[in-house]
Amino acid sequence: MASHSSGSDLAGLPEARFSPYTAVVEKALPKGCRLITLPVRGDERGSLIALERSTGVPFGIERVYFIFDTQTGVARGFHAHRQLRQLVATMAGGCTMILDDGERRTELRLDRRDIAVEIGPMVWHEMHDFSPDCVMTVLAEAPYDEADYIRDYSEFSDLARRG
Ligand code: T46
Repeated sequence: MASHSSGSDLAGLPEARFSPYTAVVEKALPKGCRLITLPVRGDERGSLIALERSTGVPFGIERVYFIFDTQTGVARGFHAHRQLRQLVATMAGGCTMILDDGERRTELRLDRRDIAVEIGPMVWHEMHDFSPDCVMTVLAEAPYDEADYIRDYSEFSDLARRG
């Protein structure tokens, strides 16, 4: 599968992880983003997804946070990170994610348990149209650091243009 992402190391990850859905949608994603298909383990009791490096998380996990109870009509995000890489998936409900590298802006409905999006550094992201039951799970490569956020789009755009 072609990857135009953040320099994440794909070596050693099983091919089966990347579904045709992933390959098609990924072509439209901005630089620094890619989709990762999460392995669902299921039996007659239900389903389980385990996230670790060996199951596709492309970085060491330093922090996990959850976004839920987002009120109807509320949008979140509206920032880029200078350094941080994150992996985002919705474990219930869904929302629409806008991803923008300064050149390409893509809208993606994130509503599958088995598909996560990796968001690399210098990707402006916004989340819209949360369903009331949406539970978003985010794995982050580093602890929370407000200094890593770029919250002004024109600053982001200037920095992105300069590379
Ligand atoms: C991102 C998107 C997907 C913390 O104290 N620790 C944390 O780890 C995080 C993520 C946030 N916070 C505090 C900071 C704010 O007072 O929680 C409050 C809400 O954070 P924020 O307004 O940044 O939330 P979102 O939904 O706009 O953005 C979040 C993440 O902050 C961001 O990194 O990529 O989700």
